[in-house]
Amino acid sequence: MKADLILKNIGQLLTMDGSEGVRKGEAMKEVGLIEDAVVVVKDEKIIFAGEANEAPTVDASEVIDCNGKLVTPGLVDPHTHLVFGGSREHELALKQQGVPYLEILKQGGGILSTVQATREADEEALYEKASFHLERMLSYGITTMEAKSGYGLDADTELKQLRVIKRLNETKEADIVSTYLGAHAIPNEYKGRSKEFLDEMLNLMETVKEQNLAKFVDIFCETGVFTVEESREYLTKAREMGFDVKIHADEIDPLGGTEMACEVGAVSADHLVGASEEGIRKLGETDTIAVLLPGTTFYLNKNEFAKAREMIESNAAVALATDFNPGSSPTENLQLIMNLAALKLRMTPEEIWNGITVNAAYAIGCGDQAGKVVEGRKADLVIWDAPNYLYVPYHYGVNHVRTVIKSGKTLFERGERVGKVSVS
Ligand code: IZC
Ligand code: ZN
Repeated sequence: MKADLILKNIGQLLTMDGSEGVRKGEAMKEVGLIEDAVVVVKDEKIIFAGEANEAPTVDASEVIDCNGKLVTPGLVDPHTHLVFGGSREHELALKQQGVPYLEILKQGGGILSTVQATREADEEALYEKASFHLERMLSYGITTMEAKSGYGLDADTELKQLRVIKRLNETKEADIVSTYLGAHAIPNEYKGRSKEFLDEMLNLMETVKEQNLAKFVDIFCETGVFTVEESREYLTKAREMGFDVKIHADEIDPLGGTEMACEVGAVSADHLVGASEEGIRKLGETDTIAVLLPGTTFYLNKNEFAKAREMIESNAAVALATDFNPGSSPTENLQLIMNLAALKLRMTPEEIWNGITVNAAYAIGCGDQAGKVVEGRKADLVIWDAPNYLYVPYHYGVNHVRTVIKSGKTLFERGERVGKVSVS
């Protein structure tokens, strides 16, 4: 038999194989480790992943020697604000002076400053800018991700952002799942009229559905933005319209968004820094995935991180994400998030790998497609300049990726693009 690609001499292969479905509590220990392994790829898919001495005898057009290093699934980033205009470096000085994130927003900065820049940018400029960041994410090993709108807060700009996400998904190698976040903040023209604004965003939701521009609907449930009750009503209507839902919950103030997310059957509840005991208990009892974003807590300069240990011990499913955005988490580096998860969330390496593969994939509705190196799946693989899987959450602040492979095709070698970027 003839294959397309063989990865040989793999010191450690993290297949992430193990129990089916999203991994909760104890199941987050499973990483499907195989030592001295081989992976065989044909027609963009994995046809063998296992011990070298059990590998089929095949010829392949390309053989990569992994030099005894680590190979894992392509990483999955389940929470990003990838498409935006402008940047917010001018707010760093305000942060240093101790002006809180929500105060900057209240004064018309923060999200609203990005809204203005995104409204002003044309579609092509947004596409180019997002492509730049997306390339960097790919070079750091992220082959599947979520991307949100939410910097338009009006029909034209929200649709513009969602079209850019669609075009990125079609023209770039990464798989990108789209989320409509029209309810991200209250724009100046609706100040004090949150109900009318949410009605407007609900109307727009119908267009988003008709044009098939998003799989998920999300809302920012936070002091000065949307209340728990407004969020509950909005997400319930989104579900009735056929969307899956997510929520930015308990990021800064503990309002009770975590409980509400579990009650409305959200696929994920994200942030959860201020989740209550009741919220954590409910995460354990339901299938709502806790997507934790420790990079944001770090960048907001806070000392209290999400209670990952309590969540895992109460049988919750935990995933991790960059929250890549121009304000509260300007980084494309999911490996740095792994380091923060180890140190600040006290997650074990096994839990962390589940958080950026299997559980991250389930958090964006592609648990049966991404996050594992098993027969029949897309060949999304990362070869690491790391001797074992403990090494990546340990050695921090750099890109450990040697080779990024998406659907069997090598895209990056030590940060450099291989071949041409496919743009149609
Ligand atoms: O642009 O500040 N938290 N939304 C909710 C964000 C952070 C993104 C931003
Ligand atoms: Zn976010």
